Amino acid sequence: MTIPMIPTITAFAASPDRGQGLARDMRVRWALEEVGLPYEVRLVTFAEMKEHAHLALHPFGQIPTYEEGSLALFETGSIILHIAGNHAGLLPNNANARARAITWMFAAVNTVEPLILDLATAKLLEGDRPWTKERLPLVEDRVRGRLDQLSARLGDAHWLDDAYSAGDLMMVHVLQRLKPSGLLDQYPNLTAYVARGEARPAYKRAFDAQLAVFAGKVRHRPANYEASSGGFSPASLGS
Ligand code: GTB
Repeated sequence: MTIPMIPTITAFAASPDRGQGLARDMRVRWALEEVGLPYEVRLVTFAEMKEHAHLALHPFGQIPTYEEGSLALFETGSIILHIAGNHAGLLPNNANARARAITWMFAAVNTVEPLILDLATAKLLEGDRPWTKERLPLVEDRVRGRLDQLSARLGDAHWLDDAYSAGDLMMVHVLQRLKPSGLLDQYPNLTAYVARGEARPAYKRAFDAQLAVFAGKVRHRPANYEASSGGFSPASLGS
């Protein structure tokens, strides 16, 4: 009998959203919950993310990372593909359906997320620039264009390709970032799609686990932690 290895992920010790599930450890937690894999979390400060030990795991000094025995991964797409490839529950068995689910994972991070991040950047990082007033509507239009296409494809289906998969997990988490903008509200089927993802028990467990960090229920730091937290900058929302 082989003893399963408990993976360790990293997450923000102090997330700018205070545990509302927007930081990307949320999607890895969610994937782990879907497949029923226990995991440990190492919280890192903004300063620690730029230090040698963390950079050895993540060359861009970001969260999340994923360690499992001698394997260390970064990039949520790769981490979730690894989890889904090794445990039942996130990818269909049928080879073609599996390939389509993976295609939706890539579509989420490669075709939908960049436009949404551009909007976040325009508002959070460039909001005070003189040209933002002109640029912002263009950025919003590009997001709307992509949502039009996604909404048309989803139609009244529950999930993007028949059964729920890692592709939906990734897409739902990507779309959640749009909530504060109000843009998602213009698409009832996408709003319902996101709500469907959020209603999954695995999502709720993951959400509660990351919220617990900010509700003070998870103590990973010495009492003087705040003093050495390294400070949050709006750029931390990035990429
Ligand atoms: N492409 C990478 C992946 O998918 O793994 C992107 C990883 C990434 O952007 N990580 C962010 C990070 O570590 C945290 S998730 N930033 C620190 C840095 O770059 O220095 C982005 C994020 C953070 C917080 C919120 N929020 O609070 O609303 C939303 C999204």
